[in-house]
This record gives sequence, C-alpha cells and structure tokens, in this order.
Amino acid sequence: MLEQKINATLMEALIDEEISRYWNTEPHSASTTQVYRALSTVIRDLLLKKRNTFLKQFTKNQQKKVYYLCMEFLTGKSLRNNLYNLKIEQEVSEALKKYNVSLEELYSIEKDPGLGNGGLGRLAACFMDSLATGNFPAVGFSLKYEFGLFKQKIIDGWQTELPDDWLTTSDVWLIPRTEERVIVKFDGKIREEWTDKGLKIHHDYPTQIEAVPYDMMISGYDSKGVSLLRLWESRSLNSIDMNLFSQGDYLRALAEDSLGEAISKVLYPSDNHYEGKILRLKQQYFLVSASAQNIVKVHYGKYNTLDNFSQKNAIHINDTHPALVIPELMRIFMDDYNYSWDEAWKMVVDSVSYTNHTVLSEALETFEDNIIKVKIPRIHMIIAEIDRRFMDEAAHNLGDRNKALKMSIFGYGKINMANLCIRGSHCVNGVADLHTEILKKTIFKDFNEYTPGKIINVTNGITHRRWVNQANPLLKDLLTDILGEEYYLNPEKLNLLKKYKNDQSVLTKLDEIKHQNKKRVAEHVSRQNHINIDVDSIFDIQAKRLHEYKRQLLNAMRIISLIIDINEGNIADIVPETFIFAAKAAPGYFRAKEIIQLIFALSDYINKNTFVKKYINVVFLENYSVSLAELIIPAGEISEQISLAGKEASGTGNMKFMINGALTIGTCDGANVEIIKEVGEENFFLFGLRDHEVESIWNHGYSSIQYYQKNLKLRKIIDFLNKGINGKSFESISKYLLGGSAVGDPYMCFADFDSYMEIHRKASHLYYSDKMKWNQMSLMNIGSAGIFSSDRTVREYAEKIWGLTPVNK
Ligand code: OX2
Repeated sequence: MLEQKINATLMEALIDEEISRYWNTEPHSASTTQVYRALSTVIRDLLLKKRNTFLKQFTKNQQKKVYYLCMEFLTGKSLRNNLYNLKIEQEVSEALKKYNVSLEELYSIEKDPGLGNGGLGRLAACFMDSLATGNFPAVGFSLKYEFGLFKQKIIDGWQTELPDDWLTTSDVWLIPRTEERVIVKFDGKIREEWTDKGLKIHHDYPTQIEAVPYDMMISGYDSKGVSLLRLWESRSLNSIDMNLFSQGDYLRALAEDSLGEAISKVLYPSDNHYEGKILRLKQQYFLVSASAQNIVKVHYGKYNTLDNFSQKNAIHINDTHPALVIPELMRIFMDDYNYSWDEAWKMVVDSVSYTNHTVLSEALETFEDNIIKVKIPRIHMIIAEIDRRFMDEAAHNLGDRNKALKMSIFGYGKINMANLCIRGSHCVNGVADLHTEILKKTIFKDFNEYTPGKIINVTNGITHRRWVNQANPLLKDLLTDILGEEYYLNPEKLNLLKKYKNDQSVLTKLDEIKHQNKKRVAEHVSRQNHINIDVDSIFDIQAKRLHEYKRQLLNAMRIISLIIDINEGNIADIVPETFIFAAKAAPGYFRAKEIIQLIFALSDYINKNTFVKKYINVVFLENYSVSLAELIIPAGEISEQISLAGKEASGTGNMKFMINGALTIGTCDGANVEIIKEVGEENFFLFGLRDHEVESIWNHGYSSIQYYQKNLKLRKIIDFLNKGINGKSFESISKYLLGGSAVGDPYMCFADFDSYMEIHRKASHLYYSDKMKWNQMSLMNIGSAGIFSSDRTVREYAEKIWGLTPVNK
C-alpha cells in the first residue's frame, strides 16, 4: 500500500540518510538510539505521505470525517505497531543487520507513551487503529501531556509515583504543526450590547493561551487509511513578560509563563474518579476549544460555508471530559459566524455524539457553577441558555416542571456534565449491553423516557492485531497456519477455529504456546521481582487499574484463605497456583494503595515461607502499562474479571485475555455478559450475585457482619489481617470489611466469597484433572472472540452514530 514498495535496500538508504543528516556520522558508528530515531523518522514520514494521499482522496470525495475527542489516548509503543501494520517488519529487520542491531532491541528502547489511565484511553487508541484499517477518515484530538501517567515504583510495599518522561524517545513520532496553532481564551468579563443586528457580545480576555498541535500518525493494517492523532500543547502566548523582565523581576516574569504551560503538563492520574479541580477544567476547555476552532476552520476553508457542517463532520465526545465542545461550538457558530441560536443548535446536535463509560457516582463529572462562570464566562452563559430553553421545552412537553428539572444541567450549585452531553448530542451510547440497560434504567432514566431511542448500545472492542498478532506471535503463527491470514482483517473468521476443538494436535499446540508465553513471563518476574515462579502451575492473572469495585481484595482474600488452609494442613483441595497482579492506584486513593500493600505483603510472606511456596505463589508486577499487558496477557490461563455486578461498564481486558486463550473467572458484569453469550456458559467460570440481586441486597441494607458471623473462613481471614503479615498489621482493611461508621465491605466481597471459592475449586480441579478439556475450552474462547474486535465496534459507530462511510465505498 506504500507508493514505493519498501525493500531492505531502500530502507537502508533511507535510514542512512537520516543518520547522516541528523548526526553527521557513518551508519556503522550510529548508536542504537540513533538507529531507533532514524528508523522511526523514516516510518513517520512514510506515514505522513500516506496520510496525505488518503486525505486527498476523502477530500476529493467530500466525505464526512469523524473527530474523536478524548482526554486520553493510550497508544502504547508506535514502532512495532506501525511496521506491523505496514507489513514491512521483515524488510526492516533485514535492513537493520547493517547497523548491528535487531528490531527487538529497537522496540525495547522506545518508551510507552502513557497518555491515559486505563480502559478508556486504550479504547480510544484501538479505535484509531481500527478506523484507519477500515479506511474511515478519522482524527483524534487530545493533549500532549509532558508527563503521562506516573511510573509506579513499589517501595517497602507502598506505591510511589515517579514522573513519566515519555517524550525522551517517543517525541520522534510527533510532527509539530506550529503554523496551525490557535488561541484559547480564559477569564475576563462579558458585556452584552443590543444593536440593530441583534445581540453583540463584547468580551475582554485577559488570559490567552496558545495551543500548538503535534501530529501522530497511526497506520491502518494493510489499508489506505492512516488515522491522525492531534495532540495540543499549551504555551503562554506572551512566553515571557518583558515588562517584568526588564524591571528585573525575572521570577514573576517566568511565573506568568508557567501558568499557560501548566495546562498540558501532566495527565490527571485518576481512573473512574473525577476531581473538580480548576486545572482539570482548564485542560478540558483547552482541548475542546483548540479542537473546535481547528475543525471549524478546516471545514470553512474547504466549503466556504458552515451550512453543511453537520453533513460533513461527526464530533464524538468520549466520556463527559470533552463536554464543553457543545457550548464552544455554539460560541463559534454564533459569535464568530453570526448564526442564530436555533441554526447553531441544530448544527451542534446533529454533529455531536457522546459515549458514557461509567455509572459510578464518583466518576460522574460535575463542576462548580461558579468556577465555570469565572474561568469561561461566555461558555457559562451559553450553558445557562441551553438549560433555560431545555427546561422550558421539557416542562411544556411533560406538563410538569419538576419532572423536567430532574434533567437539568444545573443543580446544587453545580453543572452536570452528563446532562449537558445528552442534551447536546443526537446519540448517546453505553459500552456493553448490560451497562446500556443500567444507564436507561438508572442515571439516564428520565432522558430515556423523554427521548426514547436516543440511548443505544455499542459494545467495546480491542484490536486483535495488536493484542494477538503482535503480542502473541506464537498464537498468530498457529492461527495463520490453520485459518490463513483472513482473520487479520475479518476477525469473525476466528470462528472457524472451533472446528478443531477435538483435534488433539491443535490442542497440544495451544498448550505449548501457552507454556512458552508463561516462560517469557517467568523470566520477567525473575528479573524484576527476583522471584522464581513455577511455569507448570496455573497462571491466574488480575491486571487492571486498582479500584475497590474491581475487587482485587476478593482475590487477595482467597489467597489468604489458601495460606490458612496450607498452614493448617488442609491441603486436599490445594493445587499449585501462581497469582499475578499488575495495577496502578490513583496517587490519592489511599484504600487502593493499601490493597497493593496487602498483595505485596502476601507475596513477601509466601516467598519467605517454603512450605506455602510449594503450593502457591503471588507476584505483583510494577508499573502496569500497555507494554507490560502485551507481555503478560498471552500467558494468562485464568483471567480474573470479578467486579461487583453492575459496576464495570464493559471491561476490555476481559476481551484481551479471552482472545489469547485464557478462561475467565468472572461475574455477570459489563461485557462478561456478552462473552458468556458468545462462548457459552460451559466455557466460562461464572460466579457471584447478579446486578439486580446486588441492588436488592444493597437496598435492604447490606451487612457484611452477617456473612462474617456465619462463615468460618471469613472469620479466619479477618484474624489473619488483624494479626498482621510479616509484622505489618492490616487491621484497617479488616475494619473496612466489617464496617463501623460506614457500611462495611461496600463492594460485597463477603457476599460473593463462597461462590468465588467454589468456582475456583471447579476451575483448578479441571485444569489438573483434564488439561485437554481445559485446552478445548481455551480454543472455544479464542474462536468466539472475533466479535470483540474493535473493527466491528467502529463499524457500528460509523453506521449507527456517525453516518460515516469508508473511503472508496
Ligand atoms: C472505563 C470503564 O471503567 C471500563 O469498564 C470500560 O471498559 C472502559 O472505560 C472503556 O469503555 N474511566 N474509565 C472507564 O470509564 C471511565 C469513566
């Protein structure tokens, strides 16, 4: 698909040229980093050319484009993904011989851009890949955080955070577009003036910040498409106050400067938890204002009118974080292009759509009314007017103002961002069937009744090309041998694997592949944690953000129970198991950090106790990232997806493990429900309360003490925590579980404990008694995972939400 067919000789010439241009050195004396940078620059420029050709085509066709606005894009490393998608790994590998360096070495020096917290940001990155692969014209917008998600270091069992300076290698993928910078304005006062042409808004803006775009190209696989990810960097417009400077007040002169720079300094490290901080609001407005100005300018430049804006642009708000794009577009249409309110509103609603990713109340964003009023007064005015009109209309239609008020954007001195998003979008979606149903029944009930059909479901997906073909090359080879390459672009074809469920040779090969992948992880664990793990034991992995609702604590409780059994000599049911955890906690989330500390202490305890270690082991892998996920997920045999039912919107780790052949121990939550539907309950280890049971127990007053009193195992676990592990007491966790001033065990680990223990017994018994049956179930999981490809997900968005067609169709 490249204009020029790449071969090793051409590649060498291109790399040589870069090396000599940048470092004025001979190819053989270039360092590994220089070769990495030279190669990456070559690929970046190839992609830029390819994007330009693609752009010409959809511009000529006057096609609709999608703009995907998201505060996070967790792209993972770029070099391997781009070479793989361009199908030139072989040629590059060949060319690299000249420089005495391997592709693997180059892959390993690239730093993971951590521009996201977890599932939400990774989903956005998978979408960029699938959109490019499907030849959909797409642009992602986000911030160029100078520091991405912190690096996690565990010191004496406690998580500490170090800065993530990803730009020291990955800057090479970014193309500065200084000429396309725009100004984002904050603060100031508004004066309204009625003229014979209508209302005129006068605004003084004391704070003006420059938004400078940096472009990253994301290649599609074997396609014409290249997605563009545009990251905005903030700069003070007057980078230094020369007045203050010449008066000798250097520090103040620079301090002014840092206010602007602060906006894109660092990613907020919370997942599923909002913080109503001013800096966060500024980040959000900065993103949407820069992006909206850019979108409108491009459109106007092309069509010389905005009348057809919504026919040509789909603007997607990924979670509420970019919600302010709604009033910002209104501002631009009305104040800069003189559209009337009604015209502007129609254009906005027709182009904007919104995805909700959570029902957790602590994650639903609200900002202090006053903060918005002071920081972005014109935007505040517009939101107030959106709400006033909406309330009048709804009160009229419903004949009941109080009912209308339940949907208001304002309440209790706050602005409810989800309500703003629903009001300003033509379509709203949840990310898995169950999640969407819960949205309709609970937090968005009134909206769903008011505008039936507006809330739809589009189940999440993952790009199988990164998560299988690149992360698990052995499995890719086997699948390719059996199925050919067709599944690369048609993941539904994985289904054909099911025909081999009784083929002993295929099952044995699956088993061998898993074993090799486990060995890879064991080597990493030995290097990183200085712990030797048994590769013949079952690998049970829980890798995801640390959050109470995800219930790493339930997993830890089971481990404690096993330790107690082993210590007491009750070993009849005990089988060798290795528990692997990887998780970052938000820096201010004390409980989550404490749970990490507990898991660490368990690991330490076992590794000092040779008797217990004969049976089970626990490792906590530091600094979970996309790259670490790519290493450990292919080694998973049991995938722990054990959130309390009704709390996990979808999950995408569940899909990544499944497609790599792990069997899931999971609750009926998020996309697990659809996984069960695809793979069959007989190939899934389902346990725990259903969401309606959770709700009913909760509403009747959940009491963990009642479970505690009836259950000897739970009592022993609490005793164990109180007694402490290696001299460290975990009484605060036992108090949390039993309650006191607050409800104990708010995520109901106790209520699901027995069922969890039982399903584990069933799973491990099967693993050790009938490995072929296990492998067969594993094969069925791989074969059923095609539907969870993000290729399918983006096609659904394109059809049902964006009205987008691929180039050349
Ligand atoms: C996550 C959700 O928690 C997860 O269930 C989902 O799979 C993912 O988004 C992608 O849809 N922050 N992170 C999420 O939601 C929020 C808010």
